[in-house]
This record gives sequence, structure tokens and C-alpha cells, in this order.
Amino acid sequence: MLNRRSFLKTSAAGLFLPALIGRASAAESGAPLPIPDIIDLRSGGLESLDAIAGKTAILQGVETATVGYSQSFLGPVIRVNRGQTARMTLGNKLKENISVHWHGLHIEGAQDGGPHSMVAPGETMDAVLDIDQPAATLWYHSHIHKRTAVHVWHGLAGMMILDDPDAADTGLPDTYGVDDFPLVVQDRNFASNGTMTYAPQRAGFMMGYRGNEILVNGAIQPEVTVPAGLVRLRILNGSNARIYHFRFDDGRSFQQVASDGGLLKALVTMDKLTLSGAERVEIVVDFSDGKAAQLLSLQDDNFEMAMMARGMPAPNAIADDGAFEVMRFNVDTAKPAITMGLPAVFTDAPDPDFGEPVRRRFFKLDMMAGGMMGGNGGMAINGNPMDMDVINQEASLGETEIWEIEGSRMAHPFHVHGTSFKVLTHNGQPADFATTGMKDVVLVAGKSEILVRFDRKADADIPYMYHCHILEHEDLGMMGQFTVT
Ligand SMILES: [Cu+2]
Repeated sequence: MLNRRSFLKTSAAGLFLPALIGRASAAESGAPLPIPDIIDLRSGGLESLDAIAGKTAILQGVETATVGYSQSFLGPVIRVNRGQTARMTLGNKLKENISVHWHGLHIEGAQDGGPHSMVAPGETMDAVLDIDQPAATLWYHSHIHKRTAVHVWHGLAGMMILDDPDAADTGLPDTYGVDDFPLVVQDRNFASNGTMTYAPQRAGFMMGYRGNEILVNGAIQPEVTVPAGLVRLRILNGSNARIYHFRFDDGRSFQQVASDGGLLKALVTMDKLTLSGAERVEIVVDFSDGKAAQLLSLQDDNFEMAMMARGMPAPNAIADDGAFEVMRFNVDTAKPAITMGLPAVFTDAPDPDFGEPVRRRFFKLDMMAGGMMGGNGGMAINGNPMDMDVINQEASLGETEIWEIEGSRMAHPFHVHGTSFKVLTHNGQPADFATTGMKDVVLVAGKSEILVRFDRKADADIPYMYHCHILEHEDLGMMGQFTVT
């Protein structure tokens, strides 16, 4: 009882009241990386996934009231196969409506788990997911209109790993928790009594709310011991607003092998990587030198908007360029390791032929429209704040379109439900498909164009969403609804 009450108190207070934000002591970093339990639906079966309240040891010496899916904080990794129908019973033991949105799954609107698919307190709902798309790292989270930010912040989010048993073996490391790791990266604030503080004030709503502690799989700046070889990291930016610019402390390069929608056509070697809200990436890091390494991130440009950043908490910088620590990798040379054999090319990488577009749609992401007046910060798309009763766009099944998305004032990660798309241009410059791959989130800094086609239906009763994945923007109205018929 205490847990639920304190969750509601925290979330309600967070929306309206300022709160003191402390900093966890340095002693909290360095906990072992939590490896999420797996719900394996690949052999069929029916599992339950319940939104519950709990207490989680995140800081030393205090417990934090949190929520999660079938665990006290965040959710298990759900594993599914292409070609299967995955079934779950979704439950809700909290005191407000929740949902389970399957972010990145190509499934019909009725299965998508968006704001219309509410699971009321004490109720259950059957999830039936017809899975037919390439292997990818996806995720799931609550998606209740005006409550998504607070739900995700407190823990209603988890990773999904989709495998394709008929695809060619990639040779990528795939031993879960050994050389293949899920990394859900999030920032959070804590009060000194352990409360996870959600307290956006004006700047926190306008530029998205951030935290000064960096968590991976629910632990602050954790450590993991890896074999002295190739290690696959499936990284999800599960933060409300923060954009990460990852790099390693020793500048080592790594290979990107997948993005939101699955494999890239070929390895891409890089030494820094930008990941905005809801984006996923799979990278392979070579630890065969046996040396420990820290994963770091720079502050992002949105945060650096000096006027707005005033009073916003920031993680402690540990490097000259202002980078902060995300997590640490230690190397155990005694562990069995894969040290070579990555293919240069992935033959089953998705690259659908969308054909010629038949239509162009325009999306203007409005922010501070009409000044600072009004209750929602002027957040809207094409002048219309999200309205659950309004269908903003109507698309036709199987037709290819170009969507032109124009941001304002800052970079916005734009997400489209129900499909994956190709990014065509950023500010008039062609995007490189070899490095972007198939996407369901595009970071719009200026103007971007995407090529999109919908092969699943969504009717007006349970439409799809498109929205900014800065969750405060989304909740304030930077979201719209569309049908596919
Ligand atoms: Cu936005």
C-alpha cells in the first residue's frame, strides 16, 4: 500500500510542485549491471505482464519507490520470434490507467498499446502480437496521454528482443548477459530520502525533463565484466528527454551493426554515437586488449541552450570535454570470448523497396506557439495539440509517402507508430542509409524527410500515433493520431 500511495504522491507532486533535488553520493555508482530477467515467448506460451509498484535499492541505505512491469523497477526483456503470434495477459496493479505500447513493432493499431488501449486498475487485457518483421532491438512502455512521461520516469519501460529464426546467422555475439547485453540508459533525479523526483518546472517542460544521475538497467553508473573479445551492446535511450553522445574514455572505436529497425547492411566503424529518446542501436565493442573502459556521454545541444538550462540538474563531468560517465566495462581474460569472425556485410539486413511515393505530408512541430501563454507551452503539431477525439491524418494501406517534419527551437526525436521508415534527408542533405538503416525515430534538428509505408491497419477507434519522443513534449500535445485503412 505504501508503495502505491507514495508513487501517486510523487507523480502528482511532480507535475505541480518544485522539489529539492539531491545528488546521490559517488558510492552509488559501480553497482553490478543488472541483467534483466527474460520473458521468453519464442516457444509460445502465455505470460502475464503486470504493472506493479515496488521498492528498489538504487541509492545506498535507502529504498526508492518505483514501478515496473512484473518487477519493482522497469521490466523484463521480452523475447519474441518473427513469424509467431506472441500472447500475454497485461495486468495493472497500480491506481491509474496504464498501457503497454510495443515501440517499433509492425502490428495493427488495435495491438499497438497506445493511449486508447488503457488497462484500468485491477483490470487485465490480452495482448496478441502478430510478429512479422526483421530481427531488431525494440522496447515497450506505458503510453497514456498526458502521463507517459511520469510513467516511464518511474519505471514502466522494458526492452524487447526480436529474433528471426529463418535469417542467416550473423555471427554476432548472442549469448545473453555474457557477450550480448541489453543497456537501457536513463537519467533520473533523487531526493536525499531516496524518492525518485519528477519535478519539471518551466524549463523541464519546455526542453524536456532531465536527471543528474545516469542509470543503466536501473543502476547508477554500473559496472559489468565482459570477456576479452567482441561484446554486443543493445543500447536503448529510455530517457524522457536526454540525448546521448556516447564515446569511450580511451577513444576506442566500435562497430555499429543495427539501428531501430534491425541490422545495417554492413558494419559501420565509429568512435562516437548520438542516440536520442527512444532510439536503439546495436554496437559491437572489441575488448580483446583486456583493458577496462568507461562508456561516457557528452551533454546534448538541447541541454546546452543556455537560457533554458538554468537550474537544470546535470551529471558530473569527468572529462575535459564535459563528458560524464554512463557505465564501466571490466574485462575477464579467463572468460570464453569471441575474438574474430564478424561478417562485413549482413545479407538479411532490411532494405524494403518502398517504390515511388504517392503523397507528401507536412508536420510542423510547434513549440511556444503563440508565445509562452497557454497551459501547454504551445506544444502541438501543425497547430493542433493532441486530442484523443481527433484523427489528424488518414493514410492508405500499402501506399508510400514522404513525410516532411520540421522542428522548432531545438532537436525533436519524432516517432511514428506501426512501421519502420527510411530517412531521406536532413536539412536538404541526403541521409546515408548505410549508417541509419531502418528507423522508427528520427531526430529532427531543423527539417527532415522520411519515406514511409504502412502495411498494417489502424482504425479510428484505435489509431496510430506520431509524436515527439521528448516525453514532456508528447504529454503537452506534440502528438497526433492517424488511421491506416
Ligand atoms: Cu519535442
